Amino acid sequence: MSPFPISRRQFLTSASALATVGVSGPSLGLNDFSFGPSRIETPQAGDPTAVDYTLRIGASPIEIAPKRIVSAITYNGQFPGPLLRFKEGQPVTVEIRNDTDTPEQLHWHGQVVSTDVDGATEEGTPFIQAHGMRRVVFTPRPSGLRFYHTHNRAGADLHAGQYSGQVGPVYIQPRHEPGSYDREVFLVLKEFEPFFSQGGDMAQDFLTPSTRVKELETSGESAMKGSLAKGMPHGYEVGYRYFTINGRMLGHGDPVRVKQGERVLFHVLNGSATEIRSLALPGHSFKVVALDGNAVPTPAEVPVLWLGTAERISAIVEMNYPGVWIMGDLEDDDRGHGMGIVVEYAGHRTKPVWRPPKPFHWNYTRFARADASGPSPDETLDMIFAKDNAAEEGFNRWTINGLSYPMTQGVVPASFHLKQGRRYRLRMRNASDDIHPIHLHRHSFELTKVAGIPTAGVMKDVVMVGGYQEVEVDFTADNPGVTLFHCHQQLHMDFGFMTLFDYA
Ligand SMILES: [Cu+2]
Repeated sequence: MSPFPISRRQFLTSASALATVGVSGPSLGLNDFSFGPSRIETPQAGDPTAVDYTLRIGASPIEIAPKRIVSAITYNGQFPGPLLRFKEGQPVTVEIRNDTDTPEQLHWHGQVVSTDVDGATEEGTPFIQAHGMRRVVFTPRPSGLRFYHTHNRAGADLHAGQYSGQVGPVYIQPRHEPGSYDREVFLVLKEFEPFFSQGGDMAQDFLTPSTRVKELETSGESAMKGSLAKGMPHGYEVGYRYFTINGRMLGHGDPVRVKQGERVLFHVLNGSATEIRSLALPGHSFKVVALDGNAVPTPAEVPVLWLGTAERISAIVEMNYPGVWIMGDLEDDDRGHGMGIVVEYAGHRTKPVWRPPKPFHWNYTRFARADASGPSPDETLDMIFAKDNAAEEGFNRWTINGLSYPMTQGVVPASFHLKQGRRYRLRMRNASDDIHPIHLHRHSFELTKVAGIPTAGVMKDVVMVGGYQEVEVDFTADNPGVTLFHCHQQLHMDFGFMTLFDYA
């Protein structure tokens, strides 16, 4: 039992109460602009009943396996942070208490909120001061799997930012749940005890289409040769000692207990600071119904899930292959150090079995609308991502169109200017050999081209852009205010890979 029980008030249920917050009928919420503004609220003394949830940021031990205890900054003394269940269209009040000595930011990842609630210093959200408190009020949207996490810069401090335990899931109940299932299971994937290394071994070949752009490759490879000629080695990467699902190493947490014939809806969140993760369950397939919480136009069955940092997948598994199985990462070393969870059928008590799936490539367009043509954008914004090897005190420095975001977490003038109501296309060109999970705050975007293939209908807030590849996404400028755009890989965002949009 957590030492800080969650308080929760009854949600309003009457039709008239709903009408006052502007609920406009069934929808995924993506195009629904009739909600009230989000805001910071000054609490009135003696008014604890107005708070739906309390989150306390503080240092606490986490037992990831028997007698294996890591110390971390967590929410409410637990990892992952408590699952916050919101209802689409019903305003919530969350009280955030910072019990640490460091100013904090709590970011509502994937939600359409205002800049003072969003939780990003770069957008102007005030810090929650050390030993301070903040109440935020907002109307949760869009529906589906979201999450909350710290947005502090870590830089070279592997105890800070998302390297620690500040990750928790959010589920915004849609007015109409897509698909039918018997049970929901939330899985948060997270590594602990990070260390610096040089030269990573991140899988690079799982994305398809795999088409690389010659021009980007030439530019990236010549930059690489140039920096090596200057005697610059490769920049630092981060590795981890321990790997967990829901804060437990493989074999040391409760198994997912299932019955034959059950349909289990898994909500999977990659809560890693830096890693791309995969997940497979021997003998079973995943029917992907939502990406980053948004229902996909074409649900499809796949043998393996791949998730970039901060990506989420909701997928239904039909339990039709009895036994005791390891649901785990494809990487043997990571699974061997804990990245997995046991799935146990009722009446089966054998040793859990892992079996690697056949090679499988991850393709976002598999879940897209059959007809790939969407509306044309009003404007296209070009972006080129590049790497200066080991240029920042041994760390790779990242640029967007030649500019690095200052490494002070300060507020700088926006590089891109939006007009409200217009549809923008971001043409992202990756002149580096790394995969970047790219995130846009406070808006959802639609994938419109992946490595040269036109597509439509897949709504996301993070997308992996492959090495030397191009990805295009469209979004509507529908949430005025300064908006942060960044790579979600902590080392990349902390060393320049961020930029700001504002509204003219
Ligand atoms: Cu990146």
